[in-house]
Amino acid sequence: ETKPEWWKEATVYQIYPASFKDSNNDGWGDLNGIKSKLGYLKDLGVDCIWICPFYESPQKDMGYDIADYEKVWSTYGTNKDIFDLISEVHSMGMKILVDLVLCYTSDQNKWFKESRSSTDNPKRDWFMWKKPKGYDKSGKPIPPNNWRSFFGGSSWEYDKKTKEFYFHTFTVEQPDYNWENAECRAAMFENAVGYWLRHGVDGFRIDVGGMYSKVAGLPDAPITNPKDEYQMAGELSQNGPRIHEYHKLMHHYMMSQIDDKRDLLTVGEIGTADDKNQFLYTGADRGELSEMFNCKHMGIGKSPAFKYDMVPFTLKDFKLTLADSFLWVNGTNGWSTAFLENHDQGRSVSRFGNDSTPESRAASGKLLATLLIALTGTLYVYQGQELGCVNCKGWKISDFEDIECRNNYRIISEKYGKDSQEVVDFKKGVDIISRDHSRTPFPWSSEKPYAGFTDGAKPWFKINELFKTGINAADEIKDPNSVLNFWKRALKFRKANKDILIYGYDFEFIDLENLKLFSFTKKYGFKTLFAALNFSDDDLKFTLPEDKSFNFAFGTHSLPKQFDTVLRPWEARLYLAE
Ligand code: TEU
Repeated sequence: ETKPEWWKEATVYQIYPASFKDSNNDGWGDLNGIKSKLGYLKDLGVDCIWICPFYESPQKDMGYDIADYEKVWSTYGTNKDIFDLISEVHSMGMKILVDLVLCYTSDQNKWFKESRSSTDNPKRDWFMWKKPKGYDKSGKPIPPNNWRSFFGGSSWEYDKKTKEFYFHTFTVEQPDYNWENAECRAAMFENAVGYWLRHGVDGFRIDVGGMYSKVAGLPDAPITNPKDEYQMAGELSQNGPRIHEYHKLMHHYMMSQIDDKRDLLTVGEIGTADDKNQFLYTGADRGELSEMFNCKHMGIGKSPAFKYDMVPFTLKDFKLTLADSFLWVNGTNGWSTAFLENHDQGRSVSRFGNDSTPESRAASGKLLATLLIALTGTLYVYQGQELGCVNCKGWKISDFEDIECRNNYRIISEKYGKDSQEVVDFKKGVDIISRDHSRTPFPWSSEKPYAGFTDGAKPWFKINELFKTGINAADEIKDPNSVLNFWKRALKFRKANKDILIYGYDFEFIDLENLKLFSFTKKYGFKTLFAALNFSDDDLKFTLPEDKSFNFAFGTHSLPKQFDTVLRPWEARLYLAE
């Protein structure tokens, strides 16, 4: 049997460089700060780290607007610092992924500056330029279509100098590349991919990996939000006609840059994709990606029309959307990921657990950890998730700094008024799902004022004051019952039972309709796993399957008495039968 790929069994820890650890006391996290904490990560049981963009950038979208792929942003350090970090990670037996952002670039990238300089510039076609659809009565140019930027407003920006629009899926400062242009692709690969492979990275997290190929002709999008002048493109800009061809080209380039020994991990942030497409992206013989993030479960509770309009959801919605990421793997040679947090989401304990008391916060943090380690797919943990970090509480709208929040707030308050119901509803959504909840400086200790994140200048962003209540690494390291120490035990248990937990198949929900109990079985050879998780504040009865003799194997609470089939609030139990 061939040796399995390292990345299928790895636990990958995602680091947001701005907020992880400040080593030079300028109020910003940095690469040397990350290096100083590798021991903490190794001790947690991390096999691989993924660092969000640390490249030269005007920081309009926290570094996803990259101006130079081959240069470290000076606030994060120098190129020597990242090379030292890569070798230190390797010397500690861990691996490192960097973020690969090639759907768009920064408007300060020299290529875009050339492209916008004239309609006949050789790089004009490297970006998506289009003539206006026409002009309105006042002579104002009309965008080529009605697509909405993820950050609000039109996806088209008019360039007065050359009298054409350019396309941007996200901020105005992030012009999308034209992947149809082969010269552009070659330059992107050489600079953003080749450079980092030559400097020893073990792979890439591939940003917005489903949107390189847009539907031909760029037709108007259907009206999904009648209250908005512009409409999300949805499937018109996602999983497009040439997307698999483009990933094959990029994968082929990567393979040409390394010797066969290194087994790269490429994880695509695809957003949403049906079962067929998830296989097409990740099938072992497809030559595209190793695995992908399917973000369907990240979308529950958010209205399809506008993500900040909250809608009710049930545990059944959570079960089914989460399973959308891994049920399809069964019987294929594709692969997937298991995750509940990242830098674009609110904290999972606040969204799917109960953060209203210290006890329910810790219990639900452990329950979500138990769920994740029992799932098929590569496991991703986001910084602070291991501590049971929760959303920021009682913040005013002006405390939020995320461009997505600020743009949408400006548009809504200008349209409806600062005291309108629309603004009240928007703020309700911000308090639950804002990306900022995951971007506050990491709480290393209970030390005031900045939780050990920095000893110097005021941090670039507000601290989540709950670090004073014990939600910080130093206090949790000392407490055997902390969420952190539970995660350590949980990752050890996953490693010790990786056959059934990671490679297990025939996943079956038990009592799917139960809106408090998340229960399932999965198999591996003669082994069967039975999981029972209580997603509620009440004691909850469950039934052990009778067809096998299950033994308690792992859980969030103390060893249950034989035949004890009542789960306490937020209690999770895993049983094994041979
Ligand atoms: O996110 C792309 C993306 O589609 C989702 O994560 C989400 O729609 C986005 O966060 C807006 O809500 C990637 C990065 O993860 C994100 O941080 C960047 O802001 C985004 O691309 C654009 O650069």
